[in-house]
Amino acid sequence: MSPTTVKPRTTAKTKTATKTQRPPLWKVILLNDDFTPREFVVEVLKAVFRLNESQSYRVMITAHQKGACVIAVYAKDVAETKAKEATELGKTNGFPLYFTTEKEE
Ligand code: TYC
Repeated sequence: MSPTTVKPRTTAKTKTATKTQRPPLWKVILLNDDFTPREFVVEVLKAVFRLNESQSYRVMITAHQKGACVIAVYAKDVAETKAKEATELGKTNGFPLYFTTEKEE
């Protein structure tokens, strides 16, 4: 094999930005309504968002008193899937329970 010649670099290498970009997180928000039973809201929060009894109760009562409550943050597709699944559970059971998503700033 013949020896190869390496051409020396004649210009300075431009410094590359190496800051890690994290994907934005999305909030899942529970909205209050006048019809869904409190206990049903708590059960949905436990089942879909894996909150325990006291966490679920606190989220439910906050939404009940203030109109809305942030449950948790996830990657966009996870947030949307959970919001849809939880809203669907309400609908299947005849309740207007509603979950929405919002990009975290
Ligand atoms: N406001 C409902 C009631 O009084 C309970 C409820 C709480 C419903 C939170 C939705 O996101 C909600 N039965």
